[in-house]
Amino acid sequence: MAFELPKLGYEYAALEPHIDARTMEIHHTKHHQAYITNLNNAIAGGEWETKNIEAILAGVSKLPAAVRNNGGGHFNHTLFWTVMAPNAGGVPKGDLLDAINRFFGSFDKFKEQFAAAGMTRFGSGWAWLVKAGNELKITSTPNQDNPLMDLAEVKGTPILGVDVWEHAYYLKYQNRRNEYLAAFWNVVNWDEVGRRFK
Ligand code: MN3
Repeated sequence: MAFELPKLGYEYAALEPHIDARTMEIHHTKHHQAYITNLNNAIAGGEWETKNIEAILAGVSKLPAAVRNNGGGHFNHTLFWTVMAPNAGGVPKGDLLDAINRFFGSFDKFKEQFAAAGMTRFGSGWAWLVKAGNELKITSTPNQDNPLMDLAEVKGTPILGVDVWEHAYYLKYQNRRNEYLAAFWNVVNWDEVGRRFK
């Protein structure tokens, strides 16, 4: 079963003005599609062709760089689309908010540390909120790596991620990654992050 581009749960313009429609359309139909096409080509005809994406990422150190880059790209973007939504943002609820307060001191301190992880990632990559056993951790990864990969420095289940590749923000924000990361909080779908936390 070849991997396929997932449909978004909202229109490309739905995250305006925080993330512009043109960026969303190119990001989804060109960038994400390219990762999927290249992943399918990289695993075609081999033993990994029938594995799910989590299994591929868990064994990625044994696989060619094309699988690491494009398999990561597929997983990361699939998560990214779902942890954003129109009319979202605000504050997480329930157990997730309790855990954020416990591990980071407060929601505001969490936001500072998460944004710092995105700002200090040199070049292209991602910032993550990760569930690792009973802990929450903030980390960042280069390129299309993620915390599900067996070679990740900080391993765990990513429950929130933000793409800090320039293609995610350059049309609207140019070099101002800090403004993009500040705007991101207005579109975070905390209901989905909470589901992933459970
Ligand atoms: Mn991207």
